Amino acid sequence: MLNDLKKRFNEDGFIVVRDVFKPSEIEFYREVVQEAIKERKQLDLRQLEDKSKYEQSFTQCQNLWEDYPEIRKLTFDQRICKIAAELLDVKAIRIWHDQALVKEAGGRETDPHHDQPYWPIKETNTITAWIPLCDVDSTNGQLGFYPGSHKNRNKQFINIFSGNVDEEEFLESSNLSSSEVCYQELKAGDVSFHHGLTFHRAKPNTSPSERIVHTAIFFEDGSTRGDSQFHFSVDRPNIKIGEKIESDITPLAYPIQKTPDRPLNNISDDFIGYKMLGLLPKDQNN
Ligand SMILES: O=C(O)CCC(=O)C(=O)O
Ligand SMILES: [Fe+2]
Repeated sequence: MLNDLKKRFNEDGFIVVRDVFKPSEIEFYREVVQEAIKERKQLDLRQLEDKSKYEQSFTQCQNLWEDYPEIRKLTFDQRICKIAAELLDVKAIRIWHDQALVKEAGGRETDPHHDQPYWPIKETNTITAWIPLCDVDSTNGQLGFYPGSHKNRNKQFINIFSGNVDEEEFLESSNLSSSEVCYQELKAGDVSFHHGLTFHRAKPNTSPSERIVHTAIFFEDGSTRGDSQFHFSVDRPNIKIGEKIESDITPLAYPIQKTPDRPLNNISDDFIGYKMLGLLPKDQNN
């Protein structure tokens, strides 16, 4: 079974694993994640139309595992982490970061991109587990992949942060051999995995309900910092170019005997804006 999944993951750069979680588990996690987002976002009172184009694709709350112990259990769930390590065909993986991605009712599409260029990790053994906390179909932010697109090892930075990505420009710059997109029908309990180099996108949410998804990004243990691009996962622990990415911000995710503790230090107040808008964990003892 796993061999077949691995083969397809190697071939396509993504895979959906069915029924990883029981419906009752997903119901529990949906409530926990919803509550966490509500708390993180309490100072962000903007309506959808007042947000940037990027934020109209999804509301983002990162590193929820740090300040929400119950979400920590989801991010480090050994069923997820074991599948991720086996798909990458590596012995051990670390968390890069987790994040909830909520596409609000009426939220726009997620522009096409691949993830690896957003991360200053030299090696490319990276994978995202995309864990829907509701059913996801063509009406509410369905995720779709360009099959085999991870095989082209070139990293292509697509700027999804500043507005709509032009379709033609994207197809030209991404070097894709085909513009075919495989959209995935997902039931709560299923988990989608994609390689850091696989191009993907998501449809708009035309339904009346929010699409709530928790994601966790993992990288091979032993990977190193590749460049100076700022990223909290390496800049909080002050990891320099060429050094191994290992700190309590990116603890081992598999194999582990126990769920890791929350990082020791609060995030510097240089990033107070990110903390106040709920993108990053709040301070301890607050
Ligand atoms: O959830 C979405 O709409 C996009 C997800 C995504 O780009 C990712 O998980 O890498
Ligand atoms: Fe992505």
